[in-house]
Amino acid sequence: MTHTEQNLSLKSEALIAKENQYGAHNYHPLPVVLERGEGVHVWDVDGKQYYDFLSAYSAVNQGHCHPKIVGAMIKQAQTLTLTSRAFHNDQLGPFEEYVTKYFGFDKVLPMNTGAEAVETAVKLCRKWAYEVKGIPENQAQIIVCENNFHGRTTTIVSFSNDENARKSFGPFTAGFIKIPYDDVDALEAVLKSTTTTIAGFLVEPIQGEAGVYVPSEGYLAKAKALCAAHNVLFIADEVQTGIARTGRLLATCGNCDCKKGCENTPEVKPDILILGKAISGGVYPVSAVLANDAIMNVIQPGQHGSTFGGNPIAAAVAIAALEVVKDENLAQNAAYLGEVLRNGLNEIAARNPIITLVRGKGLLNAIVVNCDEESDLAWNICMKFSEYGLLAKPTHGNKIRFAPPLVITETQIHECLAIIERALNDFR
Ligand code: IF1
Repeated sequence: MTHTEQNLSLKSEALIAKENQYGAHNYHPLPVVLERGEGVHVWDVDGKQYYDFLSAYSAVNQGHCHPKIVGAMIKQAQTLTLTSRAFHNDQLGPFEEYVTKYFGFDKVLPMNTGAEAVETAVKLCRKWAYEVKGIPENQAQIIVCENNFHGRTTTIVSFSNDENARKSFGPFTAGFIKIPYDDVDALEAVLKSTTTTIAGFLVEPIQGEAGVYVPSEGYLAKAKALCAAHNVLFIADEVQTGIARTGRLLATCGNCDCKKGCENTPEVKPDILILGKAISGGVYPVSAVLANDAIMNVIQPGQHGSTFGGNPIAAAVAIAALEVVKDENLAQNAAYLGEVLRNGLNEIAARNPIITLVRGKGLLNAIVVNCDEESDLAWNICMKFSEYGLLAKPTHGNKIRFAPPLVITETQIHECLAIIERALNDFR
């Protein structure tokens, strides 16, 4: 890739050079070095302010450095940080009660990262399949979707079809069947033809990494119904879509209490719900797997765990982060401002053919830029956004994700639309 040059300060240049010299080259970040964040804004080392339109891939839904969440972390960090699960701690039980009631499940298994939570769900699903459903040992299969993104572990990349994420990392974990996304017929065909060995169906309610691909209306409900009919677990990876991002508490809307946004959409309660990212507001790594007793009770002592999973800081932080989502009506805000953002983007698209498509739900959105996936155009546009004070990142070459923190205001959305249009006009 060739990239437009940007006049970097010496300070930024030196910090980027350090990362290049001493860090593994597993990322290709925009050349912006951030040192501070507050709400919807971040500042670079030269004091330049930006709107954050990535929100750490939807981890900072509550906004950067939310005082209530940071306050909970500081208080707990000064009291007790880690005990391991060899002992009880006074924060874990209250968190487990809070999060299970919040999302309407019997039990939770706390982990740290999204990938770990997906791994946990895979293990839980397999164990349920052998011990409850009665699939013969080592024969369980989990259906996944093409173009999925569920994380970076060896098992998870085993069922990715992103060659870049997989190449030279084999041998891979067996037991996954890939079907096209947003295709109920394909799901039904597999369920009918492989009846005795299917344990679960793992799906993202909206495919994030694939470029914010929103499935057809009713897809999730139909998929859930098919799974139920075949005694197969419906596993929702809401690591990215969860916790108000798409205008509802969950994109699957399991026991959501923001009923307003759900009136026209049936509730699709997953059998296993996977959460990460925003469950901590981005201040600390917290992830969680939720399920009812009939499933979760298959895991017994010694069979799964994590040194840090369920630690006191994580528990205190997650309660605070989930309270903020309710206190500040973030689901409703995302639903309303998502419409405002998409309407504005569609108006820009009508004036500038460089945008060929606008899609998304709530404040998880993307534009498709008029070029092929190998082109530099989307990258160069993001460099221009950055110059004008807005940070966004291209995904799959010609798509740019727009996912600001959910605490953004309508006035700010309009300001951002003006930045976006001004930048795009430079590429006419
Ligand atoms: C990276 C994307 C977002 C996820 C879903 C599990 C995980 C993720 C649905 C794993 C993580 C991240 C990781 C990040 C890029 C990013 C991403 F572009 F790849 F798709 F968010 F948009 N399930 N998504 O989206 O969670 O282990 O990272 O905590 O740099 O790899 P994790």
